[in-house]
Amino acid sequence: MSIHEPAIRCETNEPLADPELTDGFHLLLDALKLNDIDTLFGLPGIPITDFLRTAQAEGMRVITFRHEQNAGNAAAAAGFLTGKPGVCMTVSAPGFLNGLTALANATTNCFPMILISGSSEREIVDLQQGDYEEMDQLAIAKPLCKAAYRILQAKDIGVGIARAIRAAVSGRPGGVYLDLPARLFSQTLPLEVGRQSLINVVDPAPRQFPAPDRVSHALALLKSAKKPLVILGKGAAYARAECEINAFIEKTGIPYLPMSMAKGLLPDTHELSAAAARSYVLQESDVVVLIGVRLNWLLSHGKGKTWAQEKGPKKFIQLDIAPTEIDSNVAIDAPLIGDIVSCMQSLLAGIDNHWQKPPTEWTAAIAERKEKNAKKMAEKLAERPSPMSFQSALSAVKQVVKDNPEAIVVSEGANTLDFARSIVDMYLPRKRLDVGTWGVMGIGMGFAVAASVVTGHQVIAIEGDSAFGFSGMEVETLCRYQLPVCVVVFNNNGIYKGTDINASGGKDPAPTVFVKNACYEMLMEAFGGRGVHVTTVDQLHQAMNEAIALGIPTLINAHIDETAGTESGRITSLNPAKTTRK
Ligand code: OXT
Ligand code: ADP
Ligand code: MG
Repeated sequence: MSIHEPAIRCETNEPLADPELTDGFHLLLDALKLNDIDTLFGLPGIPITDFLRTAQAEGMRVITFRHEQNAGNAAAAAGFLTGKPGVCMTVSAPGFLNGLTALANATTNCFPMILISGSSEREIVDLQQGDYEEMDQLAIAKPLCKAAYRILQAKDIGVGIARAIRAAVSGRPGGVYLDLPARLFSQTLPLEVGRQSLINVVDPAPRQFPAPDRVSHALALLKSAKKPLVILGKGAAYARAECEINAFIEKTGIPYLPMSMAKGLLPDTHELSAAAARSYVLQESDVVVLIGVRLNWLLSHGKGKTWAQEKGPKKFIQLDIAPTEIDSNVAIDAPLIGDIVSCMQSLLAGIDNHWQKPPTEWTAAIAERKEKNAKKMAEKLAERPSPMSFQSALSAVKQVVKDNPEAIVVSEGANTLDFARSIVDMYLPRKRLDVGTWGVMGIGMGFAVAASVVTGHQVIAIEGDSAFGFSGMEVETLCRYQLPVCVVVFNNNGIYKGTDINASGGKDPAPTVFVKNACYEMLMEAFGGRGVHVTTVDQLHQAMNEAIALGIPTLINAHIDETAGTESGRITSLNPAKTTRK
């Protein structure tokens, strides 16, 4: 092949004439299969179309999307749910860029995923000679992910895949980019040489035990606490540490606060859950055990009013696999570096039956706050305003999830997200997927597809109407693969609320409002799924139950009071304040 032969040739993978040869297509497929990757998410086109066909022909599950960002989000969610890197495949330049947000988001959230993208030939890209979809993709991906590699020779595919898998799942998990110039796919090798070049990755996420003296130090600090608190993060859910965490909470009697995706590690109805007394426990606790959670913006960086800093610094014990996370916001008195299961087992080994449970003044004070908030919440949930409020509509969702605890809940939006987080109890681990560390909109349908595909469980996607719009076209994907996903669009006619007005008095609508009373259910009907429009709590409850009983793609357009939301939901305070201009 001459150097400038068009990359387009490499898209087709005709059967190899010589049975003693293999090629890049087959080596890539064999390398993935050898490492237990059984599902690919992606969007076809030059140069990966035939690769996806071949993968499907050879028994892989291939799930294709309408936009690469959703395919990438699906891979990320699959990574979180399975602990294996989720793999997303995209075409060159624009397809790659569309997938990049998902790769960066996966890295930010510590989800293992690999974005494999076809790319144009190096010799043309590097001289910027204007190749088809020309772009230096490796350079662009590098700062946005945990690791990035390019494979130029078919004989290196085995090593490339092994490196990508290890980088994605070892230590702190994250996103990895793998750049495959088109010509790689059609390079040939003798079959046996190819076979020998593949690597079966052994122990990709090795257990890491904390140092014994650090464990003793952490236990001593915990023993000294009068008002201890555990905070559980999605790292603990990812680590599948629920057994150890359950045992730890039961044995020590320490109240715990789950971050949103850690909900369900213990059932939200557990008597030691302090979720309904969040502000109180953050302010009043004296020793805080952070388990797979960062002290980032979601926890006010461990400082300020949220933590009642004026009362003096708290003591922190932090369990994390990333040593550089320690002291990133405030001083950590007792870091425990290791994987969460090993760290928890080490702590548990030092807790005997004589462990002094926290003083009852502490647990009773928390129970009192919880009761107050729970009562307020129950009153709100029992109201039946027309149109529905966020709370009344979520009372139906709460009951449906209680009745179907195996269902996976995906949630995004602002008010929709925030109300759903506190109202809808989770009972089992890794059943809640949401906007995560970046608060990013657009994860909805990608996460829902992946959750359904990799677990086989019912999915319930609770979507703000704006949030849904970011990935709404994937309802076609739900219908194409006939996935048991029930999407509930909380339709309040806009971003945060539907009542904003154009202050100029001009004809254009205000920036945050949408077409009033849009018929989102018709979008699902367009592809043969089930669409339902509901205006009451009973209708919503019934429609969700029917969706679950039928197990077919369903979109419920839930009419919510357009005046009900607040700007940015619970994070209004993060909006920069504007000054008044004369
Ligand atoms: O203790 P106190 O008294 O304080 O009370 C607390 C709890 O104790 C209590 N509670 C309970 N009471 C009783 N019972 C129970 N079970 C219970 N549980 C809790 O309730 C209170 C509150 O508890 P909570 O929620 O735990 O505590 P709090 O203080 O809120 O926690 C703080 C946080 C920071 C941890 C929490 O708020 C949190 O996790 N927040 C996440 C916020 C987030 O990520 N938001 C999404 C981003 S908003 C914005 O950026 C949006 N955009 C811009 C945009 C984005 N994001 N992305 C992209 C790609 N482009 C643009 C857009 C476009 S949102 C958005 C769309 C919005 O419109 P939609 O139509 O989609 O949505 P609607 O708003 O619905 O219209
Ligand atoms: P949340 O959003 O729930 O607050 P974060 O994403 O901020 O949680 O924190 C997750 C933390 O968990 C990260 O610091 C990450 O390094 C850590 N982590 C992820 N997997 C493991 C694991 N297997 N063992 C230990 N720590 C882990
Ligand atoms: Mg809305």
